[in-house]
Amino acid sequence: MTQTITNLRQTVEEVIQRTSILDIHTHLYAPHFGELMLAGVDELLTYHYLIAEVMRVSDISYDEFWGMTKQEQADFIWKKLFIENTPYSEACRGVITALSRLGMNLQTRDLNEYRAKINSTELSNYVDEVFNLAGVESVVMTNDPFDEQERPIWETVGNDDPRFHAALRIDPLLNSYSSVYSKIQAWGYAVEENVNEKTIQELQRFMKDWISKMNALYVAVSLPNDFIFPEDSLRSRLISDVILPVCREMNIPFAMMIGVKRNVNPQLKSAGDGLGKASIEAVENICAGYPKNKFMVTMLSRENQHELAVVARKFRNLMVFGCWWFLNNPSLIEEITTMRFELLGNSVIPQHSDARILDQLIYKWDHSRKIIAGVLEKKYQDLMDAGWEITEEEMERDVANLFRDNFKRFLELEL
Ligand code: FIX
Ligand code: ZN
Repeated sequence: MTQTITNLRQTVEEVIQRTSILDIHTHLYAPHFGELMLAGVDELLTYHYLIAEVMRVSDISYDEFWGMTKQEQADFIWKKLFIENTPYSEACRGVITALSRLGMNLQTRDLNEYRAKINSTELSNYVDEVFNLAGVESVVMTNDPFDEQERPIWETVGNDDPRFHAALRIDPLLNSYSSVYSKIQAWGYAVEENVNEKTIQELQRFMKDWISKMNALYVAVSLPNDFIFPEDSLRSRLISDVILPVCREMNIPFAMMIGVKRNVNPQLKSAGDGLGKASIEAVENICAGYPKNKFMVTMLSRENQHELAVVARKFRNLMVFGCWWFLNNPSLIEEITTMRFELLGNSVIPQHSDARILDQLIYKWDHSRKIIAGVLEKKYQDLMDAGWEITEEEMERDVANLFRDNFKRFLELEL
């Protein structure tokens, strides 16, 4: 037994600070993906979370807003949400945390000054600088073969940047097959709109080719709040006959992100999605029906969180992950993480960043780390009060599990 902990809070915080993270779901890209890789202050300020917020405090028309250049939109958002209002919403505070940790003088409130400083950094060094500030060792991208900008990069150079792993995202295939099957046909697969046996085989071949091409760590999809499984639908059939057999054969998880209501307000474009409570039976049925498959699941509605944790107690082929999107707020992260630790102990992946803009890694992880540290400290304190001394090595093991190793073990990657 090594030395006893004298200052619990400080030790937990230090362990959390020095443990590097494998961020299992982001929308970031390696620099060689060109324009797909977003970074810098104008991107930070025009994050879709902030677009939704700025519409609430101004009466600008949607057309006028979308007609502005990115820099004009950023200037507008800065003025409305940061100067004319106090930026304490989570998405606003995130920009402040990122700017501050990048060394900006926030007292000047001079956006042009921040813009000039951040834009002067060379991108490749900037990736390392941001990863370093965020304490992130690597991230998983969201990779869509149906995206016309992204696809050619996979067809030519691929990816060998060890800081960026791939995940094969298949929303178009599962959620709008009739609008993508002709593309798949054109890429050399004998698929038809009417999903017959030959089409199933060819879709399996398509999936395997893309998993290999990307070296994808998992296959992912976002699903609406009315997702049901199994059911008499094309999506259900594609999941059971294409996705699950392929994931099983390639021994990779199928990640389901459940509960999004797309386009609740289409005028807001990428900021216009909402959420709804989903049926937990879909998760129970798929985990029970396919015990040889691995599932990673996150749900968007707060109301689904408790039942999701209970399902994970029943099925070890289910890994619960993250506080997704509208749940990525301090009060909810604290509540959900506490509940998960109480029901599942150390066997969860408490958070992912969902960063779309490189610099967001800094604030998303800065904020989440603090909350996870607070929750862990409370759990350790309760144990110590009950007479169970914890060592720093045990804390290190726990935090490494939460931040990296549970994911790696679930995927059977080398630790
Ligand atoms: O579907 C997803 O992966 C979502 O996370 C995104 O589409 C969403 O727009 C987002 O950025 C949430 O954080
Ligand atoms: Zn996402």
